[in-house]
Amino acid sequence: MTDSIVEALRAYALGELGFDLFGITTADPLPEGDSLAAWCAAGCAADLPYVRQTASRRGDPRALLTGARSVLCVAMSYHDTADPAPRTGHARVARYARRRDYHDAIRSRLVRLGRRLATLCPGTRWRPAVDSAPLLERALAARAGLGFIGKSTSLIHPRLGPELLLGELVTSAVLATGTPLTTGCGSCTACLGACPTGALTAPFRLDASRCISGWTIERRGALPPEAAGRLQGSLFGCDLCQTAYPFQRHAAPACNPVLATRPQLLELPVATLRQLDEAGWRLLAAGTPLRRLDLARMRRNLEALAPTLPTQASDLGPQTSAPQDNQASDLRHDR
Ligand code: B12
Ligand code: SF4
Repeated sequence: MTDSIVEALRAYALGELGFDLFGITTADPLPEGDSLAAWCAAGCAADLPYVRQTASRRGDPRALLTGARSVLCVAMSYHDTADPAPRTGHARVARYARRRDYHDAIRSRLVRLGRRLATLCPGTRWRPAVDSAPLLERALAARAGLGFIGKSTSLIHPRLGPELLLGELVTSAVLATGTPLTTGCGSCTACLGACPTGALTAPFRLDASRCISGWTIERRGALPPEAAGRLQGSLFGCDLCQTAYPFQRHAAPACNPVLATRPQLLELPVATLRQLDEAGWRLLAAGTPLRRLDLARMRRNLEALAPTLPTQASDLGPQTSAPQDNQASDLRHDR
């Protein structure tokens, strides 16, 4: 396909659609897919049944769309400077979750990108993917040249850092592809040192069964005994290996306006969380990645971090009736 089509898609993605990064790679299978079965067999995906069940095809975009030839990769930054120091009696949620749910924000724009692609290349088939599809999104983005894979396993852009959320458009169109970056972590191991649970067992290797993010977001039943008191004040997710990225502290805020921080989610009073009923929690979580967590699991997480968080009375603001959250049910179609 001509370079002018790629440039038209790039201009549309970075301009009107407002993505922060854009690149293209082939739909050829990823060599990284080969090590997934071993990663699962080692127990690293113990709380990730949807990864185990799809391990054999996660490295192959053609399994998502028959006849796929290319993958358009996009990213949005959520790197802002709003991050109050932890306060007594308050719980944190991961930085990516303090804002509009990226699944909605990215997917709706990918659909528009797909329509534009079909206009430029009539007869082209395409399928959007954001997080939930069985694809190795980071490895695809790295191959498209959006950034490099860090020792934390995150995709890192040298200037924007690791606080990026990814999406893809898998398509039957044959398009000119980007080149992987030649930069990397070098000798830095800050993320490994920052992990409080030893979940980063080696560079580029994360044991999700030991990860605070895995415990608080993915785990269905009771938390493992070793989680008690080790959640670092986090009710949902963990940022420590992301914020350890050395250039992060000095990087200018680049948060995409679509993902602007919701101030009420910067810190959550434990006393108020304890009092929330189903409707109150749904109202607080509405439209954000937090809606992934039901009230029972929110309470489970709260109890695990509460011993380190003496409570104090406070208020999250008026709690009225919960809005209809029709999209929550189809958030994770393969999970
Ligand atoms: C399952 C999952 C998790 C699990 C497991 C994480 C993991 N590292 O696998 C848990 C719940 C722990 C998790 C946590 C988080 N996640 Co998550 N997660 C996913 C999900 C759904 C699947 C990932 C997967 O397939 N993992 C299996 C492993 C083996 O594959 P991989 O990490 O993707 O890539 C491997 C290969 O690329 C290969 N590789 C590539 N290059 C190299 C080089 C060398 C030398 C080597 C040896 C290997 C290697 O090794 C990588 C690591 O094993 C993806 C979405 C998706 N569909 O990809 C989001 C995704 C990876 N998560 C994301 C985010 C934002 C997070 C958190 C920051 C959220 C938070 N604040 O709590 C943390 C970050 C923790 C971390 N350090 O990874 C983003 C990452 C964006 C980015 N910049 O990289 C994604 C892409 C979602 C999205 N659409 O934006 N996540
Ligand atoms: S998200 Fe937290 S617990 Fe998980 S690997 Fe990173 S620093 Fe460790």
